[in-house]
Amino acid sequence: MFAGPLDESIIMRARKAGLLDLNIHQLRDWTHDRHKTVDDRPFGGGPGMLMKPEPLFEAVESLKRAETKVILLSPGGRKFNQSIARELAAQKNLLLVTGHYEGFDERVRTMLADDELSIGDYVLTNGALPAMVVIDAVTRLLPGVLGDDASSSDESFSAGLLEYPQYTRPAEFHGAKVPDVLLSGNHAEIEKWRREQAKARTKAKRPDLLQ
Ligand code: 4H7
Repeated sequence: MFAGPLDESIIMRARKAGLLDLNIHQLRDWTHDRHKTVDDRPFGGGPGMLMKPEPLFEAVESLKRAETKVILLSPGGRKFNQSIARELAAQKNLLLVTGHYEGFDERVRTMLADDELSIGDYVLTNGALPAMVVIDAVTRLLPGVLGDDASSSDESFSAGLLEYPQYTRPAEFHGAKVPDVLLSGNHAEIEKWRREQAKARTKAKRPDLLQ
């Protein structure tokens, strides 16, 4: 699953430039039985299987370096956002653990993980897509990965507002005109309009961001 997204565009460029060192590991490599078993039935009964702790503990212990933050991806984690992305971008090493089956043995959470993250309130088949979302958001924040233009454009979201409306040519399309102010050449007015639009849009669509 990881091959496509992580071998594309900005992330691949960061890897090739040596700004990001990314490794994918197979949990089954830390099993010892013939069937490479990584799951088992829950004590107390109930549907589905859990990730058994032994391969996870062995994998994490062998992959962990001196400064490694171990992060579980699960729907029960704290909600991932841009500020957590900045937190993670400042870490030396991250070890992202993608849950499968019905989840982890609780001891993985209490004894192995440093943090548990969710990318949003919905259920996914496993933690692979959430891990890739985290990798993408964090990689963009690593020094040297983005040009100056893109880096500063990300700051509008960090500033806590949604993007203002943007237009490119043509100046009229299917009867809809680009607002006059954007064609005026008056940079102070343009700046003011954009700030007002961003605020109004945030108030309408994401009032939670203004709290
Ligand atoms: C840990 C525990 C993350 C990981 C349970 C992971 C959503 C997110 C998973 C589960 C994830 C998120 C197993 C619970 C599959 C649901 C159908 C993997 N889902 N799952 N069950 N929002 N799933 O970040």
